[in-house]
Amino acid sequence: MGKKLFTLLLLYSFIFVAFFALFIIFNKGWAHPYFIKAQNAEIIKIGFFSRFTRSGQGNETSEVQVNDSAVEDSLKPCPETPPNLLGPIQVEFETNRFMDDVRKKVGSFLQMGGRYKPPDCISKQKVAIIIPFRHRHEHLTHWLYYVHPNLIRQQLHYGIYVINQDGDGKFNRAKLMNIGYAEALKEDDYDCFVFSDVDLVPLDDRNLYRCFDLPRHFSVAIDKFNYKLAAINNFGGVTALSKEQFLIVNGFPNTYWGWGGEDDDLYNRIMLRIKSISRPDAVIGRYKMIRHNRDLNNEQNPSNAKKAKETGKTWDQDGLNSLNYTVTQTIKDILFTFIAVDVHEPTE
Ligand code: UDH
Ligand code: MN
Repeated sequence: MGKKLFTLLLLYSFIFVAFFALFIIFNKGWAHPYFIKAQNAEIIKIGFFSRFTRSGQGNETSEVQVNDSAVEDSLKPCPETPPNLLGPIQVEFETNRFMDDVRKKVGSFLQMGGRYKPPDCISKQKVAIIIPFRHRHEHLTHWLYYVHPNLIRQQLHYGIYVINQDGDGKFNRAKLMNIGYAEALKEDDYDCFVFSDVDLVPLDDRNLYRCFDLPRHFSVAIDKFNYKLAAINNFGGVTALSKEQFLIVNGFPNTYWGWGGEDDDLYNRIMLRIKSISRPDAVIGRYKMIRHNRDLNNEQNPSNAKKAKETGKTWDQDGLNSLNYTVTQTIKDILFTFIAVDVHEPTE
């Protein structure tokens, strides 16, 4: 009898100790590097989804809270070369995509406003991605579908800002870029600004959307131009400037209404003040452009090309230091921050 009781007691105490041990492990578990590693594995998986399937499912592991300050303190800087890149990416725009598809695919990795930071390392730069926008919802859907997973694999700490020009006046791409810069900085202390057309999707995730020692031209090999750089002084499409670089050149000009010239003006500013730019090679810098017709109220403006010959005389009066506009609406989507603006088109 005594022996039986003793065995039973031993069994109970063993079960108790086992449960206690499990309890300890689970309580500490979320902060343990193993779980962070596991989350990282999910990121590799969405890389996979973006490559081969139309719409992956959001994954619960990304809900894990890793921005706990104790964990953050113990994180190391992200490696110079992100470890999970895929290289060339399959991209097609034939599939009819919806924002909800994209929200399902990447939404669970993001924070409101299209914000992301890697869970397992500290990015050196905080990058604001600025998209000038009006009536291009279909393009924006494709762009978000392909670019978010790239940026996540690049271990970027970033936010997406879609700057929408209100009304039907002449489109002003460059001014929208300046507004994006100013508005993003009201939200966070960004170090780097990527300026991207909504219809340009990178074909290689080694094209890192961050800032370099020199202003960066990313979109060097676009399918529409047979993957060739149109001109050596081309600085259109997708570019990046650090906060310091952007301030030195006084940002973009604000006075280029309609299509053309504003990218040349920025290039001239850079040549005047910084002297040089950098680019990826023609393999890594490949892009697919979503085909479209010329938009209404963005017709080529011949006076823009003339203006761009005078950058030397205008750059220090026309730019960030003369920027004026009115924000009319801000929408926080999980995939992006949408800022609608009145760009104060002059009435002549
Ligand atoms: N954009 C808009 N809405 C507009 C106009 C421009 O969102 O109404 C933005 C968008 O991000 C776009 C960027 O500004 O990617 C540049 O404008 P664009 O795409 O019109 O410029 P691009 O040089 O085209 O690509 C010029 C017209 C080409 C017509 C070709 C006909 N075959
Ligand atoms: Mn275009």
